[in-house]
Amino acid sequence: MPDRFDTDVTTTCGYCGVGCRLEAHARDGRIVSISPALDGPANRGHTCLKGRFAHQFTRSRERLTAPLIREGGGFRPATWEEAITRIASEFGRIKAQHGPDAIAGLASSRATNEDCYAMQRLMRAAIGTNNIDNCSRVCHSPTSFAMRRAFGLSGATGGFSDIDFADAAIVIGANATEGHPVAGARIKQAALRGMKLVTVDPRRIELADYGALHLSPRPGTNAAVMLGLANVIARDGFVDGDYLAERTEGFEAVEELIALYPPDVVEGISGIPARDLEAAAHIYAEADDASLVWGLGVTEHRYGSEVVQLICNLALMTGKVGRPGSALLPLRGQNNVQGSSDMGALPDTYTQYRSVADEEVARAFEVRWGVPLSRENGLKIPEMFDAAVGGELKAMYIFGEDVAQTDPDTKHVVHALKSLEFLVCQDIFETETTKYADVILPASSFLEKTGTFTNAERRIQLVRPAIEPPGAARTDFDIITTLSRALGHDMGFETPEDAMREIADLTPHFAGVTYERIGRRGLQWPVAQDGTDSPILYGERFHLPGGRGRFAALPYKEPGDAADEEFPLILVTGRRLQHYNAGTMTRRTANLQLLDSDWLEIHPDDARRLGVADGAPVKVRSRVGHIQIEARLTERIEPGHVFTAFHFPEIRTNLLVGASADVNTSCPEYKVIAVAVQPVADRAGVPTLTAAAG
Ligand SMILES: Nc1nc2c(c(=O)[nH]1)N[C@H]1C(S)=C(S)[C@@H](COP(=O)(O)OP(=O)(O)OC[C@H]3O[C@@H](n4cnc5c(=O)[nH]c(N)nc54)[C@H](O)[C@@H]3O)O[C@H]1N2
Ligand SMILES: Nc1nc2c(c(=O)[nH]1)N[C@H]1C(S)=C(S)[C@@H](COP(=O)(O)OP(=O)(O)OC[C@H]3O[C@@H](n4cnc5c(=O)[nH]c(N)nc54)[C@H](O)[C@@H]3O)O[C@H]1N2
Ligand code: SF4
Ligand SMILES: [Mo]
Repeated sequence: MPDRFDTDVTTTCGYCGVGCRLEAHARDGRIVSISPALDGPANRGHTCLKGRFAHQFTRSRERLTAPLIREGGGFRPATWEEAITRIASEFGRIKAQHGPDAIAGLASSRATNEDCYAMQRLMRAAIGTNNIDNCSRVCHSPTSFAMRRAFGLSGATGGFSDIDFADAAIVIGANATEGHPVAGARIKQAALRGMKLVTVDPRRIELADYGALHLSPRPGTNAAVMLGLANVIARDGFVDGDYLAERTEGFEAVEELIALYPPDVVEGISGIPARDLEAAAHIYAEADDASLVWGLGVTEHRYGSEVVQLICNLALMTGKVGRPGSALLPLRGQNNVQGSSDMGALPDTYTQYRSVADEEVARAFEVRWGVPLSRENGLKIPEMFDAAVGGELKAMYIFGEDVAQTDPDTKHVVHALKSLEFLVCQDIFETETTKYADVILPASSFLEKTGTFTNAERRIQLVRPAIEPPGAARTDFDIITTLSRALGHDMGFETPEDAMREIADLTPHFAGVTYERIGRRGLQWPVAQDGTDSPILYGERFHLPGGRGRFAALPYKEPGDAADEEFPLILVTGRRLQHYNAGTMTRRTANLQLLDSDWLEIHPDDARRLGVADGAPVKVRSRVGHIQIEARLTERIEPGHVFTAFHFPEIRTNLLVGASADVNTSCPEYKVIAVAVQPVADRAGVPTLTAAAG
């Protein structure tokens, strides 16, 4: 092959929020291999099997390579001109007939900051609505809400290197060795070196095998566990009085509340033995530096945002925040879910979480964009679906999100998508969601575009193309800016870097961000005008009026769903190492040979009682739907609970998930679903899809 076809670029992984830096090697327009960047700040020469090997999807024959327009019962290929004209005229018609708020958009947390910034600008400036949201809604929106309340900013207080400095850590509802494998390995190594690790998870996750202590709560009882830990910390004299006085406010109410949660009471609620809870509190409180790490086992609950506030309480009581080793690290999920939210792809905020109702901020954007902007909050994702079913929402533009597979209550989502007059999907593959589209736009994966991702440490890192998009596919940035022009709003961006210049101009915390300064090390926001970034937040003051951290006195409340006679088991859903969310990418790589389906984890005692054999098909029923799936027996799960993932459309796990959601942010309660499990008598006679569709 001639040399000019060879490309080597350093880029950033497009799967999870760890943000591993990768060396991508391409030849003749195809990725031939990917290796870890030795100087990647988050990965330091490591990757997991997704970042390193799961790239074959880029040249899958199933990639979308031309715009598709619905015709008759199917789709036909179209030119870009036709597709863009069609979308502009339909959006124009709907806006004229029903107003701009009859249209809504979703930005992709898999795509770059620049893509997401352009997407929210398109919705706000070209369409004229704040109906824009992103996947954070169903993921860590409770974390964002709670950390803004407690500390001021929506992001981890430190970074992954805090794990190396910590003497102890509590990992709550995060299965890091599968969901964030490179961070998980770092936690494992720290534990092997002597960091005292406590895991809190209803399943005995792999990290539990490396820890000093594993606590196994009943799903949905985290609040009681956090209040119980605070009770022991106060009872045994570990409250840092100086820190409380100088840096915080609101402890009095918390002191009263936590008195109601002594370990024996918490044992009754959560099932965690009182002495284990006491031991965990001591491990955290006695450590010089200790970090708190959490995931969806905290957020995807009815009171997820309240539990995050209770986690923040622990750090405020003990003064364990704002220095190396004492960090609060929410393990943000998708590669750029931190960034898509930072960019204002949310219905209530512009960049840097500034309210759309803030006159000064809204004016600054109006001046820059040259159009009047709405001061009204837009719809959140679940509200969009309700409005579609209700007939008020007429069109959606869904960019890089497979809502028909991954959002809760699949039947309702499909009903909503079918109710729309006009649906545009922009993806790299046909998905469960594109089935309902009127126009499908073929876009580019992370290996085919330029821009930046922001990882779970608030670190902005560069993304560089190693290959061209296939066929007529275009970059997301190109598509969104072209469509905006067709709608009469020219953003004036030639390249994603132009968009970053605008972001920096309009966003104080991005003031000093340039591609040149990001370089190979990245920048952790806030980034001052002179380029100084912020690896650790809150060393001196919290980012709230008055500068003090805020306690929250929030009692434990029962989860939204509960087991009863008809639905006696609690289903928890989550992830597997080998596959990624909707699975559109990993199912088109050799990872499929490692794992080719979802399965149901069930405790042998429950299995025996129900007559379920290892490897046998079972029917799982919830209050809203049912599926068929293979059962596997494991003692890593407690009796009374079952677990599965949601990576395979053949299974359609989310047919089982109901409408219950976090009270403050509408993040779905994916982690507590009352179900009944029964063996399927005749394996051949009941095909999975028929069972699932009903
Ligand atoms: N391999 C892989 N990696 C991924 C993804 C993927 O799909 N596959 N997805 C990415 C995304 S989008 C995200 S958000 C992250 C998510 O990463 P994680 O936050 O680790 O996600 P989950 O596996 O869904 O849930 C974590 C754990 O919460 C536990 N849990 C459930 N209920 C409770 C509870 O009430 N209390 C406690 N303490 N724990 C509970 C579950 O048993 C589970 O082990 O992973 C990212 N990385
Ligand atoms: N039962 C259950 N359901 C869950 C969860 C759970 O724990 N349990 N977790 C929830 C969570 S935390 C999340 S984040 C969601 C994730 O749900 P989704 O966001 O729907 O899933 P993803 O697979 O991350 O990607 C979405 C789509 O983006 C496309 N895509 C990838 N890269 C690009 C790109 O660069 N450009 C474009 N245009 N498209 C791209 C993919 O092909 C895919 O169709 O799932 C949620 N669903
Ligand atoms: S740990 Fe996350 S960012 Fe790193 S290679 Fe794996 S999927 Fe990519
Ligand atoms: Mo997520």
